[in-house]
Amino acid sequence: MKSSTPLSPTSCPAQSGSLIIPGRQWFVSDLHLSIERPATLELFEHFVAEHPQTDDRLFILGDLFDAWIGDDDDAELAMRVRKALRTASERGVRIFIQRGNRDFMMGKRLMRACGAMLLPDHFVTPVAGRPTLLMHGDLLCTDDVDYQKARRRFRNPLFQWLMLLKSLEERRRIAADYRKRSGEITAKKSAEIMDVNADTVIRTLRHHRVDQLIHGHTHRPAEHQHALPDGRTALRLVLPEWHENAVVAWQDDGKKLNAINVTLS
Ligand SMILES: [Mn+2]
Repeated sequence: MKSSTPLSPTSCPAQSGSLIIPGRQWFVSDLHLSIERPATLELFEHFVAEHPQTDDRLFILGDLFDAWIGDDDDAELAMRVRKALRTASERGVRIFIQRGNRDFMMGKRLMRACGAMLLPDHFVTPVAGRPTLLMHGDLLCTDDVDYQKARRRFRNPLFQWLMLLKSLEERRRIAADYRKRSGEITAKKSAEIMDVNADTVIRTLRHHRVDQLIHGHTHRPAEHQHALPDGRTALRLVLPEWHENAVVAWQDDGKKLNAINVTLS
């Protein structure tokens, strides 16, 4: 990744020993970018060009793409997303990306092209002054046993290696078929099965010793409170999916989380 550009004269440099980091942090997920939804792609290009500034950190918590067939993809969508993120990273925006259940094939080559860093499925970082766990969210949906089984298969390095041996054309066909079948399966499942499991949330918070969690995936934007066994209350912020002309991006100004409306102006 490119190192950040020097601080502007108006910004306040962190004093030695303080935990203040320059810049703000942005959290988005579930953009589901695809060439069939040109307005959402345009909204994304507008967002990365206009909202995160030099020294800001942009976290994309999975499902950036509706499907990702491999880092060698040379289709228009792949080229436009690479360019948008690369341009932001060259401005000094630090970009961090987690894999979702749609773009689990994203790898280091794509990250290099975007000037981004690939994060693990669980990542703890300070947000609004609290240690916070960032996840896509699919791992919290443990009631959906079939999905968790499929997830283990898709995340298997051998499965991915074999997939990448296929031509781009063949992978495009497979991805189109998967998107169609996934929609059909999802339509049949109950809403409860596809939401997070509350016990899994508590277990995950305790395992990572945090009382704040930000994730997407469920497309049920909300701020949930969870009572922890030690008496504290944890906050779980669920990010919204992106729509054609507007989305809410969450921003950490160092003190608190703010919901920022992003629209195509
Ligand atoms: Mn998802």
